[in-house]
Amino acid sequence: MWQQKWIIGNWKMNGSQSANRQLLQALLKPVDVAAAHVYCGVAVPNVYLAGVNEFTRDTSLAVGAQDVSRFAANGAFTGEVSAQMLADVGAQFVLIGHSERRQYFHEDNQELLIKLQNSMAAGLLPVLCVGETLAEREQGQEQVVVSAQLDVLASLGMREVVVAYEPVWAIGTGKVPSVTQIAAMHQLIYQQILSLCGEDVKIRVLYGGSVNAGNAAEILAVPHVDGALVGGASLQADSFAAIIQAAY
Ligand code: G2H
Repeated sequence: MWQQKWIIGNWKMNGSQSANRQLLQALLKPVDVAAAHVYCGVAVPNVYLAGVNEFTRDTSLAVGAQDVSRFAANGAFTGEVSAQMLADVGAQFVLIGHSERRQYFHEDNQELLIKLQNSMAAGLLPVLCVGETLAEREQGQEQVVVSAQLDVLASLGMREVVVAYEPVWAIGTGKVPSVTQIAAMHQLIYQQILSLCGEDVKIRVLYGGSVNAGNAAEILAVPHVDGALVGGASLQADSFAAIIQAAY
């Protein structure tokens, strides 16, 4: 799994029971054919986790969540879903700190540290999402911003780290950074993780932001791009399958 490219679909707040079944049914073959080369997964809304897990049981498609509660133990936290609950219904990984969580729910490193700790304690693999806004890039601050977001990893003692670099200005906009810009940021992220977590840490850095069937091969060929986190294009079986195929 650590040597493979990773292609993770992020369904965001999309789907229905029938649409999910249709999408998954169409993905099972391409995912299976790619399994030796590509680790494929989908991050689905919590309400669909158990159903998707049931549907994909005995297949190579991993299932994950898009967020987790900062509360670890069961209790009076109305509306919250704990890491243990996500694991209980079959989640194997969880997105942490997606830019939409940072933007709409004001998640910061203090909160994300707790979410990372809760996820690890429950046996979930966290995928930490980082990325700068357009204003931050225009001010030349992208490296400072992303480095500060990565600092949350410092005290966790993780031996396996998965980060998704998703420039906010590329998310759902159709704008994609140049290959040179992606390469520079992934190189920085690798260096920062090594310096925060030690030289023996295993690292996967995914790129996310307007990845589609047409640009996936070029992006996935960039040094230190170990896979992709795919939003809109993961909702159509043909485009997600084409992205998976572009990974090997
Ligand atoms: C970034 C990405 C998936 P999209 O949010 O995480 O979405 O591919 O639609 O830009």
